[in-house]
Amino acid sequence: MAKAVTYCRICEPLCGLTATVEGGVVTALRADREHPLSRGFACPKGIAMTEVQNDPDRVVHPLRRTPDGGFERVTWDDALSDIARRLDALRRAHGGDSIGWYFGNPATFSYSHPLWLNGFMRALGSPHLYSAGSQDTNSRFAASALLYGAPHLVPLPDIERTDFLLMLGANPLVSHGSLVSVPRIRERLNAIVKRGGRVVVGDPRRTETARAFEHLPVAPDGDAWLLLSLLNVIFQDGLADIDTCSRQVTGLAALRGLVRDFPPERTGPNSGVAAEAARKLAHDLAAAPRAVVYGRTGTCLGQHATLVAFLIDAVNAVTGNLDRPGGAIFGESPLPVDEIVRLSGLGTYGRTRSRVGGFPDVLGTFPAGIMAREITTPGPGRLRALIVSAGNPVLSVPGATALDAALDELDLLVCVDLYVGETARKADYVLPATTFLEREDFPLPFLQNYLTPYVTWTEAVVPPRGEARQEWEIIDELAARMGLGIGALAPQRLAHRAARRLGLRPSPRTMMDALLRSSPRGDWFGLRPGGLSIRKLRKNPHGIVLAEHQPTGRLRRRITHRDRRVHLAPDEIAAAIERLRTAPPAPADLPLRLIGLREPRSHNSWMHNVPSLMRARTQAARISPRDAARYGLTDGAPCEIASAHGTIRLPVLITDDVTPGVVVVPHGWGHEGGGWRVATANGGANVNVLASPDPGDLEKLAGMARLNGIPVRVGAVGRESNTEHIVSPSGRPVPDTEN
Ligand SMILES: Nc1nc2c(c(=O)[nH]1)N[C@H]1C(S)=C(S)[C@@H](COP(=O)(O)OP(=O)(O)OC[C@H]3O[C@@H](n4cnc5c(=O)[nH]c(N)nc54)[C@H](O)[C@@H]3O)O[C@H]1N2
Ligand SMILES: Nc1nc2c(c(=O)[nH]1)N[C@H]1C(S)=C(S)[C@@H](COP(=O)(O)OP(=O)(O)OC[C@H]3O[C@@H](n4cnc5c(=O)[nH]c(N)nc54)[C@H](O)[C@@H]3O)O[C@H]1N2
Ligand code: SF4
Ligand SMILES: [Mo]
Repeated sequence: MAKAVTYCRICEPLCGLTATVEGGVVTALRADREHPLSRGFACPKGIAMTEVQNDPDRVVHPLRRTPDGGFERVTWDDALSDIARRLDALRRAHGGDSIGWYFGNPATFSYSHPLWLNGFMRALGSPHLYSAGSQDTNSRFAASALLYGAPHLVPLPDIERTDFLLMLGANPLVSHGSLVSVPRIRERLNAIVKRGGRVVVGDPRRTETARAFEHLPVAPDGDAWLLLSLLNVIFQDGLADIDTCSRQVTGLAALRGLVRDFPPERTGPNSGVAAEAARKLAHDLAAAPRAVVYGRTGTCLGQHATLVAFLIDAVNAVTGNLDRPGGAIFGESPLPVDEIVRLSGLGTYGRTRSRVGGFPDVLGTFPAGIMAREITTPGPGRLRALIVSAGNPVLSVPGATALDAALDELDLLVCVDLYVGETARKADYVLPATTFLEREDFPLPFLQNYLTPYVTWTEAVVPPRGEARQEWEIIDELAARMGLGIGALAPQRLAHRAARRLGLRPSPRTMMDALLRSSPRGDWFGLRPGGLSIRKLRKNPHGIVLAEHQPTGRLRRRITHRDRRVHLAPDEIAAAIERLRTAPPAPADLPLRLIGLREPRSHNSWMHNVPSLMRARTQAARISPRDAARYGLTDGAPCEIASAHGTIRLPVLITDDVTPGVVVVPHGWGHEGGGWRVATANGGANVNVLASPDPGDLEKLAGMARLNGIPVRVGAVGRESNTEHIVSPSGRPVPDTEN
C-alpha cells in the first residue's frame, strides 16, 4: 500500500488530495491535511473520484461504432489510422476548415490537453474551435478585451481583504468558487463578516450562499439594469472616486452619459430591485473602504452577458476599487502569462468571425451554440468532422435537440472521454482518456486565479486503466499520422527546441519545465539555485505558496490598449446598452423565467454515474408557493415546462427560496441509453432543449448561450404520467440541496 499526494481537478479550488494506492489501483482519496491552502478540505465529489476512477462503466479501450449502433473494441492502431485517414480525406477534399473540435470543461483542468489541441487546430488551419466557454466564461473574457485590451486579464474579487462583497449570480457555497481559486471559500467569506464587513448575494433564488449572508433578490437577466442603476446613482450623487479614475481610466464622462437614463426608479421593474434598495446599495458600496463586485455564471448566461461583465468592472473602477487591495485585483502567475499569451497568439477577441452568425472569436473559439448550424449549413467551410474531448455538448449547449440531430449529419464524430455519454453515444469512435489521477499535471490556467499565489506539480498517481491515453498523446499521434507539423504554438515551439537540445521527444513536460525554469522565479537552469523547476516542485508535493497576496498596482503595465488605460465607454458597450433598452418583451404566453442551479453532489453532466453521489436523489424543478398555486402544481408531482423551443417533464419542488415568476432547473441531467448505467437509471430531463438553437438568440458580443432567463410556462401533468413523486415519508428520492 502506498500513499500519493496529488490535487483534485474537478473544480477550481483544486483541493489537495492524498490517494491510497494498492496494487496500482486507487482505493481511497482523502483531503490532504498538509496542503497549505485547502488544509484538509475536500468535498464529496473529490472524494468520490475514486468511484469514477474504478468505475466498471468507464471506457478503457478504443471503441468503434458497429452498423447496429453499438460499439466494438478496436486497437489504438486501427482507430487512429482510420480516423487520420478520414480526417485527411476531408482535409484534401474540403479543406482543413471542414474539421472542428469541441473541448469541454474538464479539458481546462489539464495543462497539456488545451495546448496540444490548439496546436492541432492551428496546424489544420481550421477556425471551427468550440468550447464550454460560450456557456460559461467567454463574456468575461470579451469584457476584459474591451476594458483592458487583453481577454485573459480577469479581475479576482479580493475576498481576503475586502469589506464589502457584492456577488451576482454565484453560489460558491455549492460551486466552491469560479474564476477565482480559493480553497475553503466558505471560511474566507465568513471571515469578511467576522471582521465587520458585508457579503450581499444578488440572485433570483435564496441560495445556500444567500442564506448564509445577505440576500438581494434580482430578476433573471436583471443584472445589467441593476448595475446601470448603481452607476447612475454613483455619478448623480457624487460618489465616484474621481482621483483614481483620472489616473486609471478613459471614457468616464461618456459612461456617465450612457447611464444617465437608468435611475433606479426606472430600472426596478427589470432588475427586480426596488429603487430604495438600489440607491442604498450604491451608497454602501461607495462608502465601504474596500469593496468589490463579482459576478459568475448567473451573470454570464443571459442576453446581456458581456455588458454585465463589463458593468461589474465599471462599478469597481468608478468606486476606485480596481487594482487595489480588497477590490478587484489582477492575479499574476509565476509564469510570464502575458508574454506567452502574446507570443502564442491565443489572446484574441474578434480577430475572426464565425461563418454562421458572424460572431467574434473569443480566445480563438466560436460559440458552441452555432455548432449545429455549422454542421447543417451548406457551403465552403461547412463543418463535416468533429472531435469532442472532455465534453458532453448534447447536455450542455443551447438547443440540445438541434445539436443532437445535427451530429448525425457529420461524416465523422470522435469523442475522447471517460464514458459513453449522451454525446459519445453518437460517435464513430470513442477513445479512452486517462482520468486526472492517471496523468501528471500543473495548474497552468489557474495560476493567476489563486488569491494566495501558489504553484504545484503532480505526477500521475496510478498508471492508466486498460488502454487509456492522455489527450495530448492522442493528438500528437493523430497529427503525426496526418503529417501535420505540431508545434504551431509558441510554447510548443519552445518545447521542441528544448527537447531537441536534450535529445528528448517534445512533450508538455519538457515545455513546462523550460517555461518554469526560465521564468522570473525559475532556477534559470542552475543559475538561480532554489528557483522553480519541475524537480523543485516534485520535492514539495503539497505545493509552494509564493506570496501572501496577489500584487496590486501593476494594472497599467498589463493593459494592452495603447493608452494603458481602462476603456469605460467603447462603442460595443454603447450598442449593447441600446439593445438592452430596445429588447422585445417575452411572449405573454411564456410568463415565467427559467434559470439553473448547481447541486453539491453533481458536477455538470459527468458525476451522475457515481452511486454514492446519486443515493436517494433526483432532478427537480423548484418553484415558489405562489406560482405552484397559480399553475396547479403539487409538491413532488410531475410538471411540464415548455419554452418556444421544447418541453420537458420533471417533478416539482415547491420552495419559497425561489422568487415568484422564476423556475429553477439544474442542468447536466437527461441521461439516456449511454454507457453510464447509474446515470441512465436516474435519467432526468435535458433542460437545454428549452434553450434556443437560433444563432440570432445568442448574446451578440461573445456568443453566450442564453441559458438563464428563458421564457417558459409551467403546467401540471395529468395522471397518465408515470413520473415518480419525489418527496415522500417513505424515503423516495429527493433533490440534492443543502437548504
Ligand atoms: N442550462 C445550463 N447549461 C449549462 C450550464 C448551466 O449553468 N446551465 N453551465 C455550463 C457550464 S459552466 C459548463 S462548464 C458546461 C459543461 O459542459 P461540457 O464541458 O460540455 O460537459 P460536462 O458535463 O462537463 O462533461 C464533461 C465530459 O468530459 C468527460 N471527462 C471528465 N474528465 C475527463 C478527462 O480528464 N478527460 C476527458 N477526455 N474526458 C473527461 C466526462 O465523462 C464528460 O463526458 O455546461 C454548461 N451548460
Ligand atoms: N457542486 C458543483 N460545483 C460546481 C459545478 C457543478 O456542476 N457542481 N460546476 C462547476 C462549473 S463548470 C462552474 S462554471 C462553476 C460555476 O460557479 P457559480 O457560478 O458560483 O455556480 P452556480 O451555482 O451556477 O451559480 C450561479 C447562480 O446564479 C443564479 N442566477 C441565475 N440567473 C441569474 C441572473 O440572471 N442573475 C443573477 N444575479 N443570478 C442568477 C443562480 O440562481 C445560481 O445561484 O461551478 C463549478 N462548481
Ligand atoms: S471542492 Fe471538491 S470537487 Fe472541487 S476541487 Fe475541491 S475536492 Fe475537488
Ligand atoms: Mo463551467
